[in-house]
Amino acid sequence: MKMDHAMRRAMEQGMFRLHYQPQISLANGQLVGVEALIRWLDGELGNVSPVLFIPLAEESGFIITIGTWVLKEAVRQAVLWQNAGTPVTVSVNVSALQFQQTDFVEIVANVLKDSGLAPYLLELELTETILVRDANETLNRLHALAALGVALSIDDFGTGYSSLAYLKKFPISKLKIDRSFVMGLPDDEGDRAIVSATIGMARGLKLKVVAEGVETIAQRDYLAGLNCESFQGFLCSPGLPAEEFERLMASFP
Ligand code: G
Ligand code: G
Ligand code: MN
Ligand code: NA
Repeated sequence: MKMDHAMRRAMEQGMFRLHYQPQISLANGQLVGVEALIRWLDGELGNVSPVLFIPLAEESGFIITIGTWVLKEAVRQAVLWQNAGTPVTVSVNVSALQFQQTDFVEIVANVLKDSGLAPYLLELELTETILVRDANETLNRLHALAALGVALSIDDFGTGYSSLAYLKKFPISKLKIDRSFVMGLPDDEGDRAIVSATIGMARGLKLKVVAEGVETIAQRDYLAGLNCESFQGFLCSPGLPAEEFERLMASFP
């Protein structure tokens, strides 16, 4: 496969980077964490969007290599921030194939151990697709990850079909409301119902909530009114290279 060859070459040549997008508290405007987002600036192809290459990497299995690189790189950066006295929780996207590796927990444990990062400064973003597969094995793996001290969140919440019973059972600490539901706020009645129900349910289950894709002040204010903990989105910042993110961070309360 042509794209697969290009991805392997890009990995060998070090053409992947991580950008970091802030998550901001709706109560006090403080930084609560960052999401690591992969970027590929290729010498020949230019910027290749993850919307394009992540699905292909998932098909070919190369996502395992990419995912392990992302994990190590995010942890390397998190250690730099930790040791500089400005600790930030870094969230990493985990693909289904990656999570299903039999040695996934061991990989995470080793990366953490080798790095010296306080485990709570790493968060793994899982999708509902991961969580509905093979419930028992999944549950064991989630408990093993939680036992390492890493935080677990559900990404794109509401777009999959995880049952509410799972939410109660799984050792997760956070829901990320998918941006497709945030987009229509505050005008769309359906989006208002879904978002406020999700936040209410999360509160009952003692889960934190991040609203994704917040682009307007009206969206932010509506979410703040529902006592949603935090938001992520272009209203604050897109994903930024580490150095630019640090400059932004320096301007935070
Ligand atoms: O950052 P952007 O909006 O371009 O990302 C597009 C998609 O790619 C999103 O669905 C996002 O979750 C996914 N993505 C970005 N970075 C990573 C990553 O490091 N690993 C995985 N598996 N997906 C990622
Ligand atoms: O699937 P996931 O939630 O990981 O996707 C994250 C993606 O969403 C990132 O690629 C990021 O670039 C994108 N994103 C982040 N904030 C916004 C936003 O405010 N608007 C839009 N349209 N996309 C966003
Ligand atoms: Mn994500
Ligand atoms: Na999402």
